This record gives sequence, C-alpha cells and structure tokens, in this order.
Amino acid sequence: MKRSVFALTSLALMIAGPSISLASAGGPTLSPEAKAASAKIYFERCAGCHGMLRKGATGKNLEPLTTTKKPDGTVVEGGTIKLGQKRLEKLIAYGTEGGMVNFDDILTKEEIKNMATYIQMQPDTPPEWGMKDMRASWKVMVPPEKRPKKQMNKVNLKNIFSVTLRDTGEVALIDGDTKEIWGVVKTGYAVHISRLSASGRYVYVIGRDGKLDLIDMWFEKPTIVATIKVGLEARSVDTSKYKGYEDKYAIAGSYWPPQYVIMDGDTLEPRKLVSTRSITVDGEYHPEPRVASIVASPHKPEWVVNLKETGLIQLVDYSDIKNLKTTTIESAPFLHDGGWDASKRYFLVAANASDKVAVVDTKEGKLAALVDTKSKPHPGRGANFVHPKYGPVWATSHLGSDVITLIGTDPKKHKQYAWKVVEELKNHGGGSLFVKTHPKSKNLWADAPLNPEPEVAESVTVYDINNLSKGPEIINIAEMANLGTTKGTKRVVHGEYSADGSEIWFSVWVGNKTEQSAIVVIDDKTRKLKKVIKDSRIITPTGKFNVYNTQHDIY
Ligand code: DHE
Repeated sequence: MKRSVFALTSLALMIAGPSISLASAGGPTLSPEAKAASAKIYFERCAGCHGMLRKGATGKNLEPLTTTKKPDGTVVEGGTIKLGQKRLEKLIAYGTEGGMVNFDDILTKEEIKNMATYIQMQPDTPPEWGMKDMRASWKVMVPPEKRPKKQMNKVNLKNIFSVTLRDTGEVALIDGDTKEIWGVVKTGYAVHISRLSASGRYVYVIGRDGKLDLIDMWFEKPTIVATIKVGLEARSVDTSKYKGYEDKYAIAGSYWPPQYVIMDGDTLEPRKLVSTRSITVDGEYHPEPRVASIVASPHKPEWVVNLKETGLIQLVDYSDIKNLKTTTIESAPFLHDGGWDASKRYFLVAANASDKVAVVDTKEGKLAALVDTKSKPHPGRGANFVHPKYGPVWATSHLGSDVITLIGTDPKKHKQYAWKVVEELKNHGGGSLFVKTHPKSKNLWADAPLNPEPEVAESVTVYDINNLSKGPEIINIAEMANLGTTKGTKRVVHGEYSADGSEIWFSVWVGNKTEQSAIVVIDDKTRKLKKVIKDSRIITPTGKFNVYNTQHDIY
C-alpha cells in the first residue's frame, strides 16, 4: 500500500510492528492479528490521551515497566505489567473518576481483554511523516482561479455549524437558521476541530489521522477544494489572521510525528515543516512533544503554538517563514486546549497534568502567570464574561474535579483579581470538557461527558452569570433528545452558540456508530428545548463550530 493512500489499518500494522523484546522475555503477548487490531483501537481511542509512545499526558503513562525517582531519592517501580491483566481490564471497562472514560459500551469483552494485554507489551515507534510524504498526499481538487467569484448559494453562511461526525469520518454542515443539513462532507477519521478562514468562506477540518481538508462554502453545496495529510495523528489547525496576511498561510500541528507545518492558506501546499522534539521545561529531552492547541493572534503576525509534553508555548512569527522567528515561553506540562481573554491580548491554556492554567501575554511575548487550579482543567476555548464582583473573568471546567474555575483577566481595572482564581463554582460532576457562554447571554454552561455516571454524563450545569450565588440548574439534555431504545451512555458534549447568541446546541453523543445520536438545540433565554436535530446521517456528533463565532473567536 502506498503511504500517500495511508489508511488507519496500515497505521495499525505499522505501529503493531514486529515481535517485541518483552514477549521474547516471557512477558504478555498477542497473536499478530490481535496485536494489529489492538494497535488500531489504541490509535483511535487511547493515543490522544496516553501518547503514541505511551509516555502519558492527559492520561497516565502506559509503559510496561517504569521507574520513578521520588524527591527523597527512593525509586518506585511501576508500569502496566505491575498493574496486571485483571486490573487493567477493569480500568478499561469502567473508567475512573479522574476522567478516563468507560469502554464497556464501546469495546467488546474480547477487545478489552486484548487491550489490557497490548498495553503490557513494549510500545512500537510509528514511522516519520516528512515533506515528501506530505507532498505525495497533497491534492488541489479545485484551484483558486476555478473557484466561484461570489457566493453561489442562498445559505446564511454566518450561522452554519460545522459538526464533527466522529466515527464516520465526516463533518455535517448544518444551517443554523433552518436546522437542516446543508451538506455532509467526507473528511479524515474523527475530525477534531473545524476552524474558519479570516474571510469566513473556508472551513479547515483536521482529522485525528492528520488529514486536513479545505471546504469552500461558496459553491452551491460545501465542497472540498484541497486536501493534505500533515502527519499520522493531528489535532489542530488555524490560518494567518493578522491584517495584511489574512489566510495567506495555514498551520497544522501534529501529535505524531511531533511537528507543525505551514502551508499556503488557499491550496494547502506545504511550505515549511518544523519539528517540536526538544527539551521539557524540566530540562529533559522528550521524543514526543505533541502540538496541542494553535491560535492565530489578531494583533500580530503570530500563532500561539502550545507544545504538550515540553510545557513550552511558542509564538511563531509568520511574517518571514524562510527566516522563522519563534519566541519560546516556559510554562508547565502538559499543555492542551485554551482560548483568548475578552481583550484577545492574553491566551489562557490548560496545563492539565500540572493542574494549572498558563497565561501568555501575546503583546509582550511573555508568560503573564501560571495559575493553580483544581485537577485537570479542560476549557475548550473557555468562557469570558463580566463577573458582578470581580470584573472580566475567564472560566474553565475540569476533567478531574467537579468545579468551574473563574480567573480574573483584567490587570488594568481589576488588578487585585488578575490571574487569580476568584471563584470556584460547583459543576454537576467531574469529567467535564467544555464551558460556554456568549457576549449576549446571561448563562454559563458546563458539560461532564466523561463522567462514569450516565446520569451526570447526560446532563449539563447552567448558571445565571448575574446571580451566581443562586446556584446552578442541572438539565438532563439526553432525555430531551428522546433516543428511545438507544443503548449506551448518551454523552452530552460541547455547547456551541448560534451566531446571534440566542440558542445553544449540545451534541448527544452515543459512542456506537450503529446507534442513533442527536443534537439538542436549547433556547438560551428560557433554557427550554427548541429543537432536536435527528437524522440518519447524524452519527456520533461531537464538536460543533458555528462559523461566525469561530471566525471571530467569540466565547
Ligand atoms: Fe479534543 C479541542 C486534543 C479528546 C472534542 N482537543 C482539542 C484541542 C486539542 C485536543 C489539542 C485544541 C485544538 C485547538 O484549539 O487548536 N482531544 C484532544 C486529545 O488529545 C484527547 C484528550 C484525546 C484524543 O484521542 O483525541 C481529545 N476531544 C476529545 C474527545 O474525545 C472529544 C470530546 C470528541 C471528539 O470529537 O474526539 C473532543 N476537542 C474536542 C472539541 C474541541 C477539542 C469539540 C474544540 C473545542 C472548541 O470549542 O474549540
């Protein structure tokens, strides 16, 4: 099979690799077929949290044998072999309070058993993916000069939602005005995020498998005009947004190989590839510093590139990519997702293994603060609002704790609260991934889709931001979707507002692609059900990206 037509199974075979030393030393082992199948599941379901090399990040280290030196000098031996087959099977099946999801409704008993064995085997190193591979995968279906000169449809493009259909390798573009599906586009596997061009015309979608697709919304129907595979595993993409550089470049970050690539914005032709392998903030070499969130600054020709394992935040100046200038800021591991404060001068990013939020002052090119929080902050892009007492704040919820943390963000007029945790609100459980509000809304919403308790995972918390002391309302969104006999937990995930801020949409994500999922639309003022979007094409919906809000970083 040619690498340019790379498929998930080929990655599984590549990472399943040849036989291993632990097996030959009498350790746990699997047949080649079971190993390849487990490697595929590991890539699809586990590598994102635990790392391709299983060194751990959002999830724990899963190497077979580990030794950790404690501050007092004692050495502790650990690893998956020490945990043992039965304990691992239980952890995989039932998950943990710390945010590890339960897989008993996603994997079969046999698959769980094999996964428990697989993670006791030595991890294999996947292959590299360089410029030659990228160029071979790069295709322009419609060159810029052959694309429409004006919008050829009557759709209100501002209120389109690009919705990830995680397990079918598609995104659905849903018309927010009519709630009808405008088009379903075949993309990479489990698209992670959609981001908008500065113009609002193009949607960039990046699959977990590193496939980046450029969707043009000016055709009658949404149409892929260019594609490239930027790596074997990826999560982030953005374009250049600074005045004079609008959409000149796109940037995509990979988890594997650990690198980012700068491309032409309108064709995705790769121009510059930069490796992120380097030394962590603690001074040790790391072979897999994955590229987590990337965001384009509106104030400078710069991207903020967050490197997970090293805890380094890079400000990449794209004004001269042949002589690339990068400011490298030390923060804390493992950097994950984040968003702007309301002024868009400060970028706040979760360092979720350190239980901190790092604040970057993009004007000064410096770390403004490292804020201690409860366990594993996970903001998505966070939520900005004006607190009645503390002034402008930015909120995050947590994977590992049932709080919503509010951090003061106004060092000018509310200096005493800036970069401090000013309040912790109660969420209805841990295992939360996203908070959300909108400048026109009075509500602050938080989900908890990774909570092992179905009732919690199926509900959301909502606060009145002008009356936080009143306490939250907890709403079971999954019940509203009325999915009848659908089996498995109906995880309610990722609130996203309509362009005018009058509605909030939640995905009701059923982990199994043979079961019916749905999107629930809530009237933000009344918090009552407005519409359930159900369609045989809406399979495993997760992230939803309103074109206008994403284009303008409204959250
Ligand atoms: Fe995400 C954002 C990584 C699991 C849905 N996720 C991000 C970002 C990163 C990331 C680095 C920030 C991108 C940016 O802003 O440039 N996500 C990871 C993982 O490594 C992890 C933990 C495991 C994995 O295997 O991928 C992971 N993420 C998930 C899910 O299981 C979710 C819930 C469902 C899905 O579709 O896979 C999920 N992640 C999302 C969404 C965003 C996101 C919806 C964008 C939030 C936004 O509002 O911008």
